[in-house]
Amino acid sequence: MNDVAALQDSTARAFRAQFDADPDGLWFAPGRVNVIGEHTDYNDGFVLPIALPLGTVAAVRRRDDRRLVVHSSEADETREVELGDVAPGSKLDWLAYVAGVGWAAGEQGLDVPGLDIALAADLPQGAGLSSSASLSCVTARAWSDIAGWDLSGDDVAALGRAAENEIAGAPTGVMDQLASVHGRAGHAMRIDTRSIDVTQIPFDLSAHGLSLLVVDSRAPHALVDGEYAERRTSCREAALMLGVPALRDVPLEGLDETLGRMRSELLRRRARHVITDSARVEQVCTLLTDGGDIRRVGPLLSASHASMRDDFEITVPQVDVLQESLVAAGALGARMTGGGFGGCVIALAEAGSEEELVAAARRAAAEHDFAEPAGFVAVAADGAHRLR
Ligand code: GAF
Repeated sequence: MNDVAALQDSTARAFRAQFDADPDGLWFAPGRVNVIGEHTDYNDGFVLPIALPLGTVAAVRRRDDRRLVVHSSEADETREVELGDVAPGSKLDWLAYVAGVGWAAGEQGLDVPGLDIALAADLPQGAGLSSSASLSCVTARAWSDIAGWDLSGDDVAALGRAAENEIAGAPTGVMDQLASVHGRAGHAMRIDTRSIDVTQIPFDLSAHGLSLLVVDSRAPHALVDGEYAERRTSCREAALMLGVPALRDVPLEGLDETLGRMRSELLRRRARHVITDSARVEQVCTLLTDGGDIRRVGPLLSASHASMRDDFEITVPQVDVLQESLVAAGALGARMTGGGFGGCVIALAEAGSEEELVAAARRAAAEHDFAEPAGFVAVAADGAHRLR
């Protein structure tokens, strides 16, 4: 039995135990790994995520009233809220990612029925793998199907994002929700975050004798919210200083000279990260599609990590140690993935070398008294969908 099938059965059982009835249906939405292009999405730049086979399953039944009753296996609790009481500023904790979807749909003039929901997830939370987008997007997909809203994938992602931004108060960009919705098995998504164009790029590393190893540092996220918002502000200021609508609009050609004209050394580094990482997305996409040597993606991953560490300053010692140890142990390249300040490192690995790499990462973490990292091989999977 695969992961989603096992999670599906346990979620259906949890629904029956909680509501003493069968759900109308079950839905799944995945988390993601971003291959490259970090903090570029709120600068109108490019990103390259894959959807994971791990995520959140929701068993859902329509109610006749406007109440939302949600059981979460992770939180080990059941919470209730009247949909009319949900608004920006509501203190809902994890329920915000669910209830916020109903609020966002109501704001769009959609007729929003109450729901009974049981949730279960198999994605580590706070590891930079978008467990929150998998929660908001599974809710949006299920609500849309049950209420007959007939929404496109982009609309489902937009509802999920509105829930996170407006009700949960997490100022995310567009990447995670689009990845959770548009994922396709065997493909990475090149997303132009200005036009919201999603291009599916073949991403079957095993066909090249390679794999994408994910190593979770288990480093607790400290100060994430404030730091993320600070980076967004810095990027806006940098764009303003450079006289462009967004950092996406700064050409790579002549970059040193362009940045040299900036008065703030800090903003110069922030801008350099965003502009070069967005360009690295394009370089990786070319390597993935032109039939050339995919191993050359490795150094671009490591360059991205150096840029996040030195220019954007969003790494922490735990992930830097893992990144270095993975490269020293033979990975073709490695970088932190996700918003930063902890979370996971991904490595481009020769197939068969994964165990050795994880062992090296564990040894390095132990030498520094860091938490023991956990590793798994990521494959690109499908986005949000109805299971039954
Ligand atoms: C978090 C955000 F939610 C994304 O929108 C993106 O900005 C990412 O950090 C950094 O690339 O996951």
